[in-house]
Amino acid sequence: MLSQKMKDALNEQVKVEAQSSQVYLAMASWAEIQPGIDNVTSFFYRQSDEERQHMLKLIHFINDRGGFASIPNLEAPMQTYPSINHAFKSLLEHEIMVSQSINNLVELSLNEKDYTTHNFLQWYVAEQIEEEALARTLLDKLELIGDEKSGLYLFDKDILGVMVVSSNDAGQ
Ligand code: OFO
Repeated sequence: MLSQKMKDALNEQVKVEAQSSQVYLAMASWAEIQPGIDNVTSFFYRQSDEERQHMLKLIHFINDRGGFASIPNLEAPMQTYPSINHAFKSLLEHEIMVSQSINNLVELSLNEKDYTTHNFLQWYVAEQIEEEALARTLLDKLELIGDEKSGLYLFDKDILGVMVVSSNDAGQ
């Protein structure tokens, strides 16, 4: 059984994951109308789908443990970005915020002596390490490229490799 505190906090996390999915969906839609970054577009769509999966995993967990996952209202995400660098900077900042939110949940699960939830949350801890590292790597590359169009072309090619590697990792 989940304590009331734990239920409320997990429901808050449902909102965080749903909001993440919306934010990345908006990035994808914006990227889709920018010229020549088809793979970046697919990357954002994929991130959005993954966040939805993270949300669903939480919903099932809450409901399976005698709680009730409520479906939250979401805030409108940012619709456009001044540049691709800005979008990736915003992605990294968003992931850092999500990691903090997961860390708070882990702390609460220990305070509540809820070791089942603590164990469940370890998947999210590992996921956040990967996602933050990936966002940092991509942003570092973009900062090296600066405003060069040819660099952006290569970045778009490169991100395809990143997607293949991370889907192989996910399948392991
Ligand atoms: Fe939900 O994985 Fe990052 O945010």
